[in-house]
Amino acid sequence: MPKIPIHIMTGPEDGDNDTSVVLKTRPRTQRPPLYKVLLLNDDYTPMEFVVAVLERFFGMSHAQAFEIMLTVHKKGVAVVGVFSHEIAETKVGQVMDFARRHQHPLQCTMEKE
Ligand code: TYC
Repeated sequence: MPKIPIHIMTGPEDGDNDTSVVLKTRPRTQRPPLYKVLLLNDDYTPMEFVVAVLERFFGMSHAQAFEIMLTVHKKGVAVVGVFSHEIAETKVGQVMDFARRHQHPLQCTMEKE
């Protein structure tokens, strides 16, 4: 005599007798950290040299570059751009190298935003 499996429905289940809870996992998109590149004031680097640096390495127009140079001159420091770690490091290196080759004490640094 073959046995036929039966399931007695004792509640409002769908038949497979599971109690399912659907949990949503929030998608966590990772953004790489950004770094501010800062230009520092000093008493010796010529204004026109700083303007040339901002045009050459930060793609600024002459007017933009002059404005930022004046901000650094008056306030002591200004953010000249925000980049990935690698690009910021490259910019700082380019500015420091260019200033050193021209024997100006111009300082450029980076810091995490
Ligand atoms: N203070 C300088 C001067 O009077 C000009 C200057 C501006 C220097 C900005 C550095 O990052 C600087 N010649």
